[in-house]
Amino acid sequence: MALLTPADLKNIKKTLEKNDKNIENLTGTSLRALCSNIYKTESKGEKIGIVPVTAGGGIIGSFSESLLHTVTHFGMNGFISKKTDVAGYYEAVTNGADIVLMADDCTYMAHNLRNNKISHNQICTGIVYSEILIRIRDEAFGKWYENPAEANTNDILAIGIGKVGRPALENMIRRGCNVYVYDSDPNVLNQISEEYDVIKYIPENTKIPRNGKITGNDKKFLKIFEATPNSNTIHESVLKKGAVVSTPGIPCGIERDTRKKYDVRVVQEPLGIGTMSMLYAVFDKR
Ligand code: NAD
Ligand code: 2YH
Repeated sequence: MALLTPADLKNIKKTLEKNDKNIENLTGTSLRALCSNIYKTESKGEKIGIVPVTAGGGIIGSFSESLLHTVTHFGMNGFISKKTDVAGYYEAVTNGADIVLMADDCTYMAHNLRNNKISHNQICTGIVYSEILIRIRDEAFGKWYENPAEANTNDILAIGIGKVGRPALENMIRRGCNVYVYDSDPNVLNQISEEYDVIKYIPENTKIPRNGKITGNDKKFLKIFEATPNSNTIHESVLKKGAVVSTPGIPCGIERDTRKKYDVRVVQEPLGIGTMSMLYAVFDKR
């Protein structure tokens, strides 16, 4: 399991603001409104207690601080417990936390102590990054495509179907998208394409042998979801001009030059977008 590092979180303030603007330009709603629409919930001034956890790899410099920055940036009320682990949890609850945010090496969760709802970072991250793609307004592609119908905006290429990619995939299928899937692990790719109504897709630059069953491999996309821990996963052969890449993957899967050459807009941020999705998943219904 890839752990976040302080370097990943170095520019979180700027990155979060930039991505919030990007999301608004693409979908017509802010990140907060988007999350509220996904879960049909709203924030009612809940107090959010953030508990640092020393288990496993230990405290990640600026992890708790980045969470506090995220919740305060979006107008919520949060605090970091002074103590860690069980003592920190006790401190957060006795200091009036309505929601506790905490993470070890394996799980990052939000637990609403008032309504008992609990959410998981990997699931909520997959959902919000896939929803961003689904909710892109046709006008966002207007500069490149006079007739949006010709742009096939219902087709999405999903790269990396692991713990984040799978809930994203399930969401995209539930929302009626045509999903093309690629994972560099052939076992994952085979299993996913047996389990779900998706189209197996092998990009041109990969080593996996193509066989007769694979279709549409020369297809290019305007919408790409990516959730892998590797760089350079989005080859130019899969891109249409003006494409949007929505990717929680760290590091970013698209090279700077490719991005420029194809006018690609990228939504990517290491922690805050997923955290907002987790919080709205546990808020009360509106
Ligand atoms: P995972 O290991 O469960 O899944 C990754 C999948 O990607 C695997 O199935 C793997 O076979 C596949 N893969 C690896 N390299 C590939 C390549 N070159 N091409 C295609 N497929 C490839 O990991 P995960 O928990 O799903 O996390 C994925 C990424 O998302 C990680 O980088 C993780 O740190 C990041 N993440 C980010 C956020 C956020 O808020 N930005 C939140 C959670 C996870
Ligand atoms: O980064 C992680 C894990 N990869 C799980 C998150 C799932 N995307 N955990 C963060 C650990 C934080 C640490 N225990 C702290 O500082 O409290």
